[in-house]
Amino acid sequence: MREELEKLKNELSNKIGASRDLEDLEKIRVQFLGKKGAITLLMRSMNELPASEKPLLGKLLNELKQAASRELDERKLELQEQLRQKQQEAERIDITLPGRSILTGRRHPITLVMEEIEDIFACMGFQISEGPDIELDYYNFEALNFPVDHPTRDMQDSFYINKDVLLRTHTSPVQVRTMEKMAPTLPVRIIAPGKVYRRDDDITHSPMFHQVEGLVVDHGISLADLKGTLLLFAREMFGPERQIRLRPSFFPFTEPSAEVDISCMFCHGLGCRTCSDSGWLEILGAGMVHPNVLQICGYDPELVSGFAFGMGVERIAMLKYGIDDIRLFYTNDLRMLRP
Ligand code: 2NL
Repeated sequence: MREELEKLKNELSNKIGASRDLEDLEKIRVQFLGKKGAITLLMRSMNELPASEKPLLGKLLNELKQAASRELDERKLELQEQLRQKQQEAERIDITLPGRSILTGRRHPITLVMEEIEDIFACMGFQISEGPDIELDYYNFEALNFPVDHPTRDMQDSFYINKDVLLRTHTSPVQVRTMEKMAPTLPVRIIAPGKVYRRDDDITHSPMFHQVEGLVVDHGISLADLKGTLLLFAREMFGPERQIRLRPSFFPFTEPSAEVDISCMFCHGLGCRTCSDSGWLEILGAGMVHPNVLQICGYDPELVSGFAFGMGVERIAMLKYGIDDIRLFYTNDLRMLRP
C-alpha cells in the first residue's frame, strides 16, 4: 500500500510537470482528486483495511491528498502567470509609435458670418425669425407689392414648383409671415437668416445662396433709425472706423429705397481694386417698408412705419475673408473648413 501511494505521488508529480495548460491541469486534478479520482477512491477503500493499519495509512493518504492539492495549486498559479504573459505579449502596444491625429474642422465661413450677423442684431434687440424654403407665390411676391409682371416672377428667373409654389427668392416672406402672426402687436424687430434660390450661376452668383434680412416696425420709425442701425452694424462687422452712405434705389417693397455702401476697409477710401477705385463697397439694400406691405401684413400705415434691409451673406463673407469666387463656398474644398 505504501508503495502504491509512493507510485501515485510520483505519477502525479510527473503529470503535473508535463501539463502544458490549465485544461491539462484540470484533467489531472479530476483524475486524482475528482469524485472518481485515484486518491478519492483510495480514501473510500480505507474502510476495508484492517483497523491496525488505518491510522498510519490514513495519515499517509491525507498527506498525499494535501501534497497533491498543493502541487496542483502551485502549478495552476504558474500556468496562469504563463498565460497572462502570453496575452500581454500579444496585446503589447508600441508606445513609441506616433499617434493617429484626429481630424478637426470648424464651422463653414458662411455659417460663421451668418452667426456673426445674427449676434450683432441680437445685441440690438432683434429676434431671429425663420420660415420655409419652399414658399407660396403669395408670401414671396404678392404680399411684398411685386407687380404681376415683375422680372423675378418669371419662370426664367426663379425655381417654380408649380404656378403658386416656388423656392423663395429672398427671406422677406419670413417677415411677412411674422408680421401677419404678430399684428397689431408692436414693436416688430426681427432678422430673417436663411437660404434663398435664384436662377443665376457665375463667379459672383450661385443658384442657392444665403441672405439675412431685417425688419423694424413701430410708431415713429424713420430713415434715421435705419441709418443708425446700419452704421452700428457696419462698424461691428467691418471695423470701428467704417462710414456708410445711402444711394437712392428701388425695391417694390420699400419706399424710399437705398443701396447701402461702407467705406472700403482695404484702402480706407483711397480707391483700390476691390472697391473699383470708388472707396466704397456695396453691402446691402434697404428702405422704408412700403405702405402697401404694412397694410397687407395687418398694420395701419397711417399709424406705424418701418424700415427693412437685406444682405447677401456670401458677399459679406467674400469681402471679410478675401474670397474671389462664390463657388469656392460650395465645392467641398476642405481648406474652407480647416481650423
Ligand atoms: C437686397 C435688398 C432688401 C428688404 C430687403 C423687406 C422685407 C419686408 C418689407 C420690406 Cl417684409 N422690405 N426687405 C428691404 C430692402 C432691401 O434686400 O439687396 N438684398 C440682398
